[in-house]
Amino acid sequence: MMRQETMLIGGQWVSASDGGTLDSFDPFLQKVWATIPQATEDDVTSAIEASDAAFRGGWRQTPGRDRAVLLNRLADLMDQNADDLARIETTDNGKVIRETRAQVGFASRNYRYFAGLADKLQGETIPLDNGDLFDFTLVEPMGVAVLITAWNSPLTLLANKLAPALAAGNTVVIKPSEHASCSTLAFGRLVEQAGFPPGVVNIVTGDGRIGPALSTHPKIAKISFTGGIVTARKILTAAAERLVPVTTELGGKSPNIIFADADLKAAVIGAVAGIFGASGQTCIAGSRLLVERSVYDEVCAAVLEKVGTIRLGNPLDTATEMGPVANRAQFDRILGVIAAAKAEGAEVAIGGDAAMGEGLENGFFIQPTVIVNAGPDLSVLREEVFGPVLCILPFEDEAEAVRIANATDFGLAAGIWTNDIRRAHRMARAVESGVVWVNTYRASFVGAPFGGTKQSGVGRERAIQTLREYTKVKNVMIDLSEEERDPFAMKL
Ligand code: TXE
Repeated sequence: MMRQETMLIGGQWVSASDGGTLDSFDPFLQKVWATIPQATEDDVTSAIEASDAAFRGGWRQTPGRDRAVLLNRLADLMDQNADDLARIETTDNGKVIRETRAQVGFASRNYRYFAGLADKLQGETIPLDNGDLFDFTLVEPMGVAVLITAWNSPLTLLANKLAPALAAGNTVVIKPSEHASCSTLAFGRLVEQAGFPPGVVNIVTGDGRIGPALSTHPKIAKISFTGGIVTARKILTAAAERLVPVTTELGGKSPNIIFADADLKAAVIGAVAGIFGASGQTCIAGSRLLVERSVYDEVCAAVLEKVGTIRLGNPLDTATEMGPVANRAQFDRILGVIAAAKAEGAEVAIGGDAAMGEGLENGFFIQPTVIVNAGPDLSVLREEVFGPVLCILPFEDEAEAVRIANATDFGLAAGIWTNDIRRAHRMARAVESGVVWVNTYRASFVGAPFGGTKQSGVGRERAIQTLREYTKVKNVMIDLSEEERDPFAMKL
């Protein structure tokens, strides 16, 4: 049965006001499996107004304890419905079920983490030089936050934004990607069930046509965006008109760096999983593998052997290691990048084409692809592929490893594989990225700050400090003196 989705605006589940819809494809079967509303600008305005009304109508004054209760209830409901949510997400974006299932757990942990912070948004008292004055700060929510997410991990990306936004007392309008909105809409039912007041959480669906309405409305106080840099620039430009702060979580071209002294077996597994997990469609994909020259041949051989065993198949099957890529546009674009690399003389050691075979006939499958001896002139070494393509290149020493690692416009993540503790520290400081893993890759915890530098974005998600991005500090100064005042004298 085909799903016919509706959106959540002001506590009501509604279709687009002009009846417009978009098809959502199952990338494994290349079949429409759901329709979602294509919201109109008026629908977006209604959602922002409903969100603002809920904010002013009481949500901003709720005690943190009450917000914590709701967030914990939401996390419980996610855990109870985890299999369903994961199945919906996997059907919608093709990511393997073992990963979407784990990601639902990660998302619910995120709500619990921020539930624990909802009643701890405390200000400070500031000791002043002048004893007549008493000074303190209030930490206040910002208002309506617009949360825009991408298709590769809808529920996880959303939790990174929604958990701190709600914990801090904001109300929200969520806009999931048009390619994979269904899990977010199913999650919306749980938000309702948890007991959040109507209008606190609104969800509108549709493609970039509603982008302007989502970034220009005067009642928007904050925008948080995960997606591509081209869209990020449009949102930042629109937000600049009204000085609205924007958190951006964008792409990467992350280096995974293997030194000769590393545990090479673990490093090879980490390198392969770091790029081919989620078919390479993650912002943190370790798409450049830098290997110290003395072990280069050995590591390349081990990587190729491992890549040759990756199981492609139905993403709903728990044994599958790599599913299809998420949609037709992704499929065509990634194959285009591979073809361009070949034309530039890239040495493709394995893969390099669409994947065929039993059970893969209908899906957007691409072979896990490895380019060896990747020279600096290859454009695939600079561009984010956002697909299952790994470039391997050798380096001579630590200084060269740092130089190559940082020779990119991006700066999201980096992996370092070494058993030398001093080198691990030196490298962690030298690489230009927001996240560094040593002897592991793609490990996550909601309490650890996540985000990029350079063209990978601005701001951080997860972790206590994220609350700063969803709150504003108000300073209050009170004159306690009782003597008559000189109205023109400035108190210092
Ligand atoms: O992202 P878009 P896409 C990168 C990756 C990928 C590229 C494009 O390189 O190939 O981005 O992916 C909404 N105003 N990442 O096309 O278009 C859109 O509807 C406001 C990295 O999916 O940026 C969706 O909800 N919003 C990333 C969201 O923006 C607009 C994960 C992201 O879509 C809008 C995914 C507008 N004008 C892709 N236009 C990561 N960091 O992990 C579109 N949108």
